[in-house]
Amino acid sequence: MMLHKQSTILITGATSGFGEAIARLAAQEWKAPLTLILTGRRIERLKALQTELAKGSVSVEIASFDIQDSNAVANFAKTFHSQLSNLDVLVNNAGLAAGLHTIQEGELADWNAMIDTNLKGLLYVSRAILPHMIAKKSGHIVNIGSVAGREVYPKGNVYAATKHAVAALTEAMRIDTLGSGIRVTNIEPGKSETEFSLVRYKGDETKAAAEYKGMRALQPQDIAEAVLWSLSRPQHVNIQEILIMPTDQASARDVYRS
Ligand code: NDP
Ligand code: 8X3
Repeated sequence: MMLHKQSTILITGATSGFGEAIARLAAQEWKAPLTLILTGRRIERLKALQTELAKGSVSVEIASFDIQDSNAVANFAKTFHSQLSNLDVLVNNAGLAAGLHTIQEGELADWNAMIDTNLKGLLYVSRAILPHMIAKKSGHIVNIGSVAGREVYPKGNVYAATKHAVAALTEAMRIDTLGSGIRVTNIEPGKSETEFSLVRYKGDETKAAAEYKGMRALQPQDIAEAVLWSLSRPQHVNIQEILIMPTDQASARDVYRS
């Protein structure tokens, strides 16, 4: 089982939400020496997480860069070449929703941020990592998709398009690497209480809080547990996708609020 094997895990977007929770849970649950490589733009948060998690058999390396910038991703890949050539797990988690508008009223800067992060950033990192995994004939890529990768909801247009693309790329990765022993999983959460809505509403705390009002949203720990469970399946088992919803959310559009 993976959790009992000495491993190196790269998590993008580890400065908050799911990425941070996945790092914490892996550090807590791993039964063998573990190296975490944590990335995001907010260096102070990466440093704090490194200080918190690096103890015992867990070592933590951090790298602060903007995943939208292909040169920055290439520099990261170069600097961390030796660690990445032994990488066991890549969690493609960094992402965002920016704004909530109809297409006819859409903000181009928002569209670019979502496409450049959720889609192109994920591709840049995967392109840097996959050749190493193929060379060693093992590895697990966990993509963080969304219920919005299966359904579209009002004003969710471009965000949903990027997450549909994550679903397509997950399938494409499995097809392109077939026979290499590499596993590829898409974890697709519904409404989850992270900084996601604060980012979507550009820091408007009232609007962000309203997203979760009167309903019990998923918590980052719920998603971290699904990721760890997927990783811990035997090598011959690939979890293709997991759609995880709050009990209070029946579909992307149907939310029960008390
Ligand atoms: P958070 O906003 O809490 O976390 C997002 C993470 O992505 C942060 O660590 C952020 O780091 C990182 N990130 C964003 N943009 C960039 C960038 N340009 N370069 C590098 N890192 C970046 O949200 P979540 O934890 O909720 O989001 C994680 C993933 O889960 C996203 O892909 C999101 O689409 C997806 N998701 C979220 C759901 C939800 O309801 N919360 C539901 C379904 C999917 P920093 O700002 O420091 O760069
Ligand atoms: C985020 C989930 O439903 O808020 O991917 O778009 S949702």
